[in-house]
Amino acid sequence: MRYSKLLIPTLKEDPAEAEVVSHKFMLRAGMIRKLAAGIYTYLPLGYRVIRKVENIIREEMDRAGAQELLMPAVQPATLWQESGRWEHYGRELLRFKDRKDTDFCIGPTHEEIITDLVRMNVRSYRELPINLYQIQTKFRDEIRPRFGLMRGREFIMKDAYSFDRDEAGVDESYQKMYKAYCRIFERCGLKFRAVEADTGTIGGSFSHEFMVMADTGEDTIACCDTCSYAANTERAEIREAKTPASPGPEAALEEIATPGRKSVEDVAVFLHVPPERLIKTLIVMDGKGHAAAALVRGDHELNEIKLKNHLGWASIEMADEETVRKVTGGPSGFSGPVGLKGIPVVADPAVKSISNAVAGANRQDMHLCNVNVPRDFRPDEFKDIRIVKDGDGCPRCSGTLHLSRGIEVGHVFKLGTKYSESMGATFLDEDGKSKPMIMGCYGIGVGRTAAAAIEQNNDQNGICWPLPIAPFSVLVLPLNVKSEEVRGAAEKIYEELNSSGIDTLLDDRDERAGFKFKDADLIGIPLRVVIGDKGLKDGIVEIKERKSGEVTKVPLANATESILKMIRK
Ligand code: 9G3
Repeated sequence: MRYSKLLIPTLKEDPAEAEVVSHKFMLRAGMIRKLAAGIYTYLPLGYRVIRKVENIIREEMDRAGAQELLMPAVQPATLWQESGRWEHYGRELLRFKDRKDTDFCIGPTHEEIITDLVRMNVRSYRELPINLYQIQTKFRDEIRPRFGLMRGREFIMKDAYSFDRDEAGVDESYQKMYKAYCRIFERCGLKFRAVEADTGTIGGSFSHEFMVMADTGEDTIACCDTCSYAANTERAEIREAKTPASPGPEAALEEIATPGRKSVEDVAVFLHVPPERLIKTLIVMDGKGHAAAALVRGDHELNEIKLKNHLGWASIEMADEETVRKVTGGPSGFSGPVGLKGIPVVADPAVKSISNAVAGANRQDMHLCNVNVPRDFRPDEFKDIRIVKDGDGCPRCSGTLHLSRGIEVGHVFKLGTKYSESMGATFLDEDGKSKPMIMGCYGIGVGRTAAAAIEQNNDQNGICWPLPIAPFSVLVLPLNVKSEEVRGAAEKIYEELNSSGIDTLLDDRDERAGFKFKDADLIGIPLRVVIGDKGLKDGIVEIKERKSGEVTKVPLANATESILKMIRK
């Protein structure tokens, strides 16, 4: 392709609305343009990257035995009513009526649609397992779309759905997808980790997220420095610390006035005790009238997802003032475990080893000192309900967990029978017995994968594309197109590369060298061949690697051969 013919509207300045590097460079490199909040046009350069990511995904999904199909973006409400999700989702689900006043939505995902398709077309155990996938545009009406393609409202997703006859089957399908995902992200040239993740509200029993390591990632993951354990902090477990052999003598319980001191920090300072001597008591509720008390050490944070899953609640939130007063007898900010009754009390194990703790007295402006377990209170149970911290013990080995940030580009779920039961996707086994199919679902954010690649491969001048997903592999850059010799050499190399099957961009514009170099750095083509009069006098051209900046001078005659060697290494 010739640069002068392509629509690549590069920008000199950082657009104000771009908060992360991938958003900034996708706009500046002329890859995307915003149409509306969270809705983007992929311009030619950007769409070439999207297509490369899609093709890698296709090859690996097909290799894993999945079959590609394409489902509609417009989905009838009736199927969402069958699965019970029509009422469950709020305004994130974009709904509308057609001319006959029938309810539809723009698909944010396709569990209902694929389950309907399979329940009508798959009947026997002989047809299982089956894995169907699509690469298709989704819509999720995020309240705050931002970061360009990283958190858009309309986005391209590869979503796959597997159907098996039993647990062993879905485990096999899950493993096949897990391995395919590892190959996909390796082939995209990304540094990634698969981490254990929460299954969220879609049900199912197990899931892994594929995280591209990047400081701008919105997710935090905990990785062990010794074994392969890695988990999203929403789910990461913690090895229980050994309680001190003989905690100090238990002093007598006493009430103490702490006027207006509610937060851990204020109470700790006021009473001259370190935060780890406090018991933080949080009253939570599920919005259906259930309440519970969660106890964590003063310097720890409650992990609401762990607690919600442990309590088996569908949702969880901090109790409102009225509920706090009802269940503790006192105002919020002064809640404590002593004397609590009528609600389940779940304590993080770290609470066990606090001797002579400080806790709320369940009375306005009052705290208790020298609270000891089990003398002064007994929680219903001890359970890991806190958010992991850097340096915590690994739950699988004697190693240490370290936190880092990641961008979720893929998510694989063991779904179970949530949809096959509610929608009657059953099969007949060898004995003619009807059973619900066991499902798995597997997603990859295509645009987000491209954006994550930029987050992980850039410098102050622009993008440094990994070769497999670069919009072009080679940029042929003649410095002075007015010179017949320079232009001739550039055309020759360009033709040779194209006929060798290398997607090559020729910057044939009549512009100053500096102008062309700025664009070349910005759009980030991995290899650049610079052809200038000076070089040609010595019979050489320069090959420059965008990522390393390394320059190799090669004789004009074997420039193409040298480039092919660098690309195919
Ligand atoms: C909705 C809306 C947003 C949603 C969902 C439904 C996320 C929803 C979870 C999934 C699970 C998997 C198949 C591919 C991989 C992910 N956001 N999820 O179900 F109605 Cl508005 O999408 N689906």
